[in-house]
Amino acid sequence: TEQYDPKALQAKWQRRWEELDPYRASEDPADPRERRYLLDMFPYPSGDLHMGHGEVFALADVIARYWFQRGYNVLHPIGWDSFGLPAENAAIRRNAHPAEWTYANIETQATSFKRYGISFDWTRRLHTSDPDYYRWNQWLFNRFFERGLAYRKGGLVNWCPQDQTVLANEQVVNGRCERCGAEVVRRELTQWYFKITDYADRLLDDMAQLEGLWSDRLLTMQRNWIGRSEGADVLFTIEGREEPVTVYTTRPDTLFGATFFVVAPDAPLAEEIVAPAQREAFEAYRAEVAKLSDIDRLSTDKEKTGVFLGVHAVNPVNGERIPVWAADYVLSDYGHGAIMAVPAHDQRDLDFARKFALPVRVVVHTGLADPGETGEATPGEGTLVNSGPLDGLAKADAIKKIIGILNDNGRGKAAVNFRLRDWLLSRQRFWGTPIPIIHCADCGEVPVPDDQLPVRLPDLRGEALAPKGVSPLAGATDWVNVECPKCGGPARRDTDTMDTFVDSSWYFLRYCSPGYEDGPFDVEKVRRWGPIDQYVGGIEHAVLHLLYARFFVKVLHDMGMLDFTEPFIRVLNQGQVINRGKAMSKSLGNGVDLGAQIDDFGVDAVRLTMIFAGPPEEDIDWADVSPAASQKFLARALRVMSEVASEPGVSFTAGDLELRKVTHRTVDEVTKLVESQRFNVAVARMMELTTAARRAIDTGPGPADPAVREAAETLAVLLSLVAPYVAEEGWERLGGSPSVAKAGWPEADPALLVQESVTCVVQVAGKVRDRLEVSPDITDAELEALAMGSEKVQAQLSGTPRRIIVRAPKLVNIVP
Ligand code: ANZ
Ligand code: ZN
Repeated sequence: TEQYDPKALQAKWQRRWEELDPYRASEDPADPRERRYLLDMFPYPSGDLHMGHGEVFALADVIARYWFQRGYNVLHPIGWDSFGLPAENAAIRRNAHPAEWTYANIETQATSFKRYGISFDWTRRLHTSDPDYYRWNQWLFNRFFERGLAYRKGGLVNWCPQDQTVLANEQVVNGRCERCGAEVVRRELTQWYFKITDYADRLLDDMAQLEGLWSDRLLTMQRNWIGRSEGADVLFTIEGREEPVTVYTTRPDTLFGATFFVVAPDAPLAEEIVAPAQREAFEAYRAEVAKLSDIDRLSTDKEKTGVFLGVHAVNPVNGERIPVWAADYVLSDYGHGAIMAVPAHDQRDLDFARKFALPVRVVVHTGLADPGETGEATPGEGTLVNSGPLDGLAKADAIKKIIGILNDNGRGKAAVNFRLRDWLLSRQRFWGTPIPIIHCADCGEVPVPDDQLPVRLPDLRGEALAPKGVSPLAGATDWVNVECPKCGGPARRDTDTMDTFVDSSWYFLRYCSPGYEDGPFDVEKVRRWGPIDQYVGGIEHAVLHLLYARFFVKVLHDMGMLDFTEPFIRVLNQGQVINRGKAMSKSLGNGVDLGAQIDDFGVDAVRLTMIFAGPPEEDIDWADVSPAASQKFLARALRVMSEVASEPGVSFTAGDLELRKVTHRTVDEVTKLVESQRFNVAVARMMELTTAARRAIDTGPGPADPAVREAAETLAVLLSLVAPYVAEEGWERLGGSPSVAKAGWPEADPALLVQESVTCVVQVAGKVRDRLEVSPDITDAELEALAMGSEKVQAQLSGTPRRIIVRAPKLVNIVP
């Protein structure tokens, strides 16, 4: 038989797959097959595919290929998330256009995907940087704008002085830019936002549909990100100011324990109420705070800072005067940007009170030591004290009662608050979707009419893209200066581009009708394919991408374009590929190159190693796995498939029963294991089947036994999920045609699934006298009767034994 040569198989089958096109999804409405939509998070073209891609695409492909084998009409598309900063930075370095780098990398990745043998429908390929894709980002922006879901507002934003662009909060890590490490500053800028907060409730409530289908970890991350809390809005008076000030609190029951009041230093209120004597100190403090990110400000181990504003607030329930401070731990854009501070029961307030010698008053008796002395706030349950009408009540009752009192006095009401902020959309960078707005002195913000879309990017390259503090698009004067679409007067285009998360919020809809020209997608086609049955990708997208996509789908649903409200029925988050216990990195020198692994061991061995390494959600330490062992296994499997000596179509029923049972049990188990996404165990079963078939060829009924053919054909189909090249080659050598991808999933014969027998040892006076093949479920009484009926046993006995010890199903010990 021929040797296993991975490179030769790859060349041969890649060519054949191009001809056979076995993974094309059918758009025939009359196609009776059930539809399934499998989606991999599309790649960013940063270079060639890396080990992480190797894992996620191999995993998703197990599911896709299983569905093909089960006879579903499978949609498994691929495209590229091809706008973004790295392309632009590369273009500046090389004095080139970002498109050159981007599309060259896309070609590299496409070639690698083809070699990697992923079952994509290549006809649906899309790139988000193509004008006929980003045109629809602009069209969608216009729809959001019409509905009041896209708006501009001024405010403090995170600004990276190095990349010269705005960053989202989550792109600021320890006060530094996630990308370049520069210290982030806060800047006052007018920016575009999507009003995702309008959908906060639905984003939370609809998670009921995802329960049990998304991991608990993922659901918890989404829930915390949305961060719904319940409490009350309470009105305080500030002495010398007419308008009352509202604070949001989750603990209105502690209102009698408020000993001071804190305003965010960057909130307009602070500036407005600060006493003249304190103004200078306040302004200096505000300037310091402007350098910090929200994450720094909220950090619990950061030393508390603040300044007294020289004014007092009045507690609405007891008329008490409390000092007003500005402190950075209160954020300007959360709640109302001001709080009542209850140091006894809130740790941040207590830390602040101790630093600035402010009073601490316990109003909930918890049985724990006095926070003023220990420095440990007591936020837990207890009984109200020092709280007038609330005294003696438990927390929940006190909250109800105080809200009633506040309502009656017109001093407050129950309130709900969300942590979720509106989605900051504007980026001052080039390589993204131009925001389709024209600014006119007379008409204001005028959307570019739909029939003039796309607003294409101007042709800028190299130096023209270098960061200047304003978007590079502003430098393209011919492009910027236009006529107002409304009044025809002179006007200017918006020069910012959209956050690239816009591109990935709806690409999965575009795949259903790529190239569609009358809208972002063909509503009918999405009705047929959607929602996505299974999404596969990294946990790093647990909040932003998955939340934004859910938001887009809800808006599109409200526009009448979708009949579902959640895009992804199931999500699988694969682990990372690490090396020697650490994430791969240049500085650690522990990087592993996917292409080099493939060159050394072949595609199938690399893919099989990825799948066999462990449960899909767990990290794979490449130092602990052996692609060489995978390669040996594949060679063994191919040899088994090559050595079958019976003819195709032979009836299996006459075959060796023992091997047939192994085959059918393997089918049964692998089916269940794949359905429950325990792919690594499924591979272990395939290995066992290979071993059993090998044994049958060598020391059993031999290669011509029909059961050997049955085992080998089964092996080819099962293996096609993880090792498509070996599976195709084996299938062909077995005489199958045309592609194993369409062979069809085997079915286990229930008659062959009965558990095998167990060998029971029968001892007489401590010596083994017989071995019995018995059912594993045999009872002690049945086994005793069987043992006593044995001729070999009877030959040793001369009368009724003194004792019989039975341990079903393995042992009978007879004491004569
Ligand atoms: C008084 C109080 C007493 C509070 C107590 C807590 C415990 P969540 O659950 O995250 O919504 N808060 C309100 N606005 C804030 C802002 N802009 N910046 C920082 N903190 C703010 O948190 C709500 C609680 O966070 C509110 O309840 C308020 O402190 C604080 F024993 O009010 B609490
Ligand atoms: Zn105008």
